[in-house]
Amino acid sequence: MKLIILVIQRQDEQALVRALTEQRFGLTRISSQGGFLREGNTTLLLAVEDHQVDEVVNVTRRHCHTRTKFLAPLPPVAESGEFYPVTPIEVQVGGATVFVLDGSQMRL
Ligand code: 2BA
Repeated sequence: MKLIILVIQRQDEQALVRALTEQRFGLTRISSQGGFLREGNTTLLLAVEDHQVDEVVNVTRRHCHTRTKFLAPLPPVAESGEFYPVTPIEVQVGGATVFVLDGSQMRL
């Protein structure tokens, strides 16, 4: 059994969750935030059989899209210790960040 952790963009959440649940994958959604852009994103947890990992990855690839985002320059009031660039930094986000871990599942 594997635990798949998917970090995805909020815009892709609805379509991906629908596609995964239609294929009867159990999942948990967690509201999360990227450490670099500090934007809200979504983390999905799925425990699946080993042979289902490729299917989850393929569905994710179909529904999660790469987007260009900008890390804005220094705001008027920045929290101390936070990194802000002097000019906007362009970054490519996604489609999805995927972690696959060995796992086991118990229902108690
Ligand atoms: P963020 O941390 O907000 O990162 C957004 C995008 O900014 C990243 O896209 C990447 O293109 C860029 N980026 C991140 N850290 C950077 C840095 N130190 N310097 C320059 N550019 C940087 P993705 O790689 O597609 O990541 C999308 C989101 O996935 C991340 O949002 C974060 O929430 C998660 N993520 C990515 N890599 C991760 C990792 N190794 N461990 C845990 N979460 C990760």
